[in-house]
Amino acid sequence: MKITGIEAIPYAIPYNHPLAFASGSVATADHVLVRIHTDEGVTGVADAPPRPYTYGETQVSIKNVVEELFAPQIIGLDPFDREKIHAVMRRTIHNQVAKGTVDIALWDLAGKALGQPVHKLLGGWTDSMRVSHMLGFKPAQELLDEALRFGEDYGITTFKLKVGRRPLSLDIEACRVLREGLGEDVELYLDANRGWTANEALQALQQTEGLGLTLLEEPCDAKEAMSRRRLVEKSPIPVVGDESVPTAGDASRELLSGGCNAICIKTARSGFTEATEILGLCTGLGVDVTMGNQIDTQIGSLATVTFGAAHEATSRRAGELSNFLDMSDDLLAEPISIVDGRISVRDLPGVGAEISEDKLARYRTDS
Ligand code: MUC
Ligand code: MG
Repeated sequence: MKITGIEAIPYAIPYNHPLAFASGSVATADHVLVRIHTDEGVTGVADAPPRPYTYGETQVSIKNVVEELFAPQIIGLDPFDREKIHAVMRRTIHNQVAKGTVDIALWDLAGKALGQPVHKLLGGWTDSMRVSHMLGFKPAQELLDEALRFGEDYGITTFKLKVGRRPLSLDIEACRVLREGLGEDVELYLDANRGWTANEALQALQQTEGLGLTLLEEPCDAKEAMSRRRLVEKSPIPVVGDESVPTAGDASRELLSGGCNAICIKTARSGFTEATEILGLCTGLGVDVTMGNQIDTQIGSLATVTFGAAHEATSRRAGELSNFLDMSDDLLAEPISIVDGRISVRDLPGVGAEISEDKLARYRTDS
């Protein structure tokens, strides 16, 4: 089989409920749909969410990197020869989301060509994941109302609260109100998206003691190596690396230098291939992992649950899979649903993300 063409289609879908966090905010899903075509008529598909404030990539850069740098060197290769395709992509540094999306599209293609769901090819551990819902910056009472609604409507019992604000009291208050309003059985953890210094994060941990928080994600910039290590040593809960660990090399460096002691895996920026490498590293070192969300569409969320459900270690914790609920629409032909707090994989060849051509025509911004 040979790759005959690669499309990188920019599109924009507004959010009904924009999400704000310490490093940025999202009001429109201005993503890129990547499709890899072959001479046998099989097509692989994946979604790229640009996050300039996290990785420096934009919608325009992802489209250009995929079409101008990768496609000319990938067209003509066998889509099963992923190592060769990765060797091509490695010649361009960074651009994690562009690379991850091509990788997921290749896995989708392989699954379709073999007539197998990708969650089976990757590991086949289980067929669904518990869902964790991400709560963005809002006044404390609004956060509680949102969490209660997601509990009632979708059966979600795990929440990640975006923190990293100043003064710290805003976030401390939000943690208190959520814990009091949700009760002890609901899991609550934090993600500061580098908004604090390491010392502020330590203060926040002290001031939230007793609230049963389970994880602290990317509290400060991982480049502040010394204070970050001090924070990790003193923290009573695991400190999760997220944007500091998009590659297996980054994860190794941060884990071994004490910059974090748990890892957030995101398929949007690591693809399935590098996510597998990161997961192997983490299980080898006995480090906990979470399946994160890069503010993904339903297509991206299906990719996350495909990888997360495929492995035992990624299925232990709830995966962040619900951001798509805040969008006004999606490109997926058959919407995914959250039932009893869980999202299921699709038992279809590939990742199972069939695109609605009508919606793609409506939302694409290049025609
Ligand atoms: C997260 O876990 O940090 C915010 C920025 C990004 O790249 O992903 C989100 C969620
Ligand atoms: Mg994060």
